[in-house]
Amino acid sequence: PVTEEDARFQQRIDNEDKIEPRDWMPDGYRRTLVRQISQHAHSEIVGMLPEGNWITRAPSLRRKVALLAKVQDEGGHGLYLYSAAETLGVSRDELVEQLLSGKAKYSSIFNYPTLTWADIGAIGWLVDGAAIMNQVPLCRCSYGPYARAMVRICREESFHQRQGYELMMALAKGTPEQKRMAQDALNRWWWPSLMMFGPPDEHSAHSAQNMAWKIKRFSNDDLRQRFIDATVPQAEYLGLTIPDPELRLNTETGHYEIGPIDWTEFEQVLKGNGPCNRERIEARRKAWDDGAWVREAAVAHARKRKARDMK
Ligand code: FAQ
Repeated sequence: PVTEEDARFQQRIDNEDKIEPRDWMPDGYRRTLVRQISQHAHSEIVGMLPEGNWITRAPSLRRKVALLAKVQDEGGHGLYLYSAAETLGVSRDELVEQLLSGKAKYSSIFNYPTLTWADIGAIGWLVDGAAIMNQVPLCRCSYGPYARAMVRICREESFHQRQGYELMMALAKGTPEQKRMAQDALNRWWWPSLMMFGPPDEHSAHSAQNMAWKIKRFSNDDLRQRFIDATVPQAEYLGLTIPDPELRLNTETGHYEIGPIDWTEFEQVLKGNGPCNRERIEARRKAWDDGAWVREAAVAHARKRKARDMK
């Protein structure tokens, strides 16, 4: 800490005080939270697209209802998170502008296509499973509005994960063709799911400071390892094979060890060159443009109401 204010702030963090919107905070703390919370919000909103692709083609009414509810939840998560970011003094319009201009990132995982119905199962099982692993500790994040938003979000994510695993189970125990679909989806989503946790610790630009500020409670590699340890036995239970010939259980540590992650692929996706980056941003831009009349009408309505109330 360089100033007295910084030292006092760090003391509050060390005491596990929650930092609230009107409290003093270092610029860097505010900046990193706006960055992380808004990228998280964008991920929820862009994350509706790959699954939205299957709503009209769900194989039964029951599956369709569950998928609709899940995608709606994601829209809700995006909105809570934008509201949490707004408490830090940034507007919703600015945040959307940052997404559409490519300035703000969103999770790499949503730049992969959903080719078959089994992908809906794999997303729920793996992507929501990874999201929970990363987000449960965020319920204890030092910034109050973010921590509180995460409590409800995590409860809903947990339903999403079970929905996905149950779907995978139906396919894995179904016909040989269904089982092949489930295996194919696991093959395609496994490695991208591991990349969701971010770069390895030694290349993680923000980790050290974010851990000191108690925004992050565990490092990228620690959370990735927890996810692997939880998920490998789940794949075994399904009778599916993790697409990693080097995967093995280290009986001394009790942890699974994996082969190398292709970080070049991760970098390419972050640079905008993943399989669906352009399509995703195009879809969000169209939604924003198509929604312009709704925003205009809402503003006009609010203005009229205010004028009426003042009479
Ligand atoms: N994708 O220094 P670090 C969901 C960026 S779950 C894209 O390690 P940090 C639910 C990072 O932003 C998914 N970019 O960064 C759902 C930074 O770039 P910047 C969303 C990534 O922040 C399920 C740079 O790399 N969850 O949506 C990724 O300390 C199913 C350096 O990295 C969250 O956002 C990545 N995978 O740690 C919805 C959780 N990884 O900003 C629909 C909250 C790293 O300097 C369907 N976020 N980067 O330009 C976090 O916990 C953290 O931000 C991490 C990254 C762990 C993602």
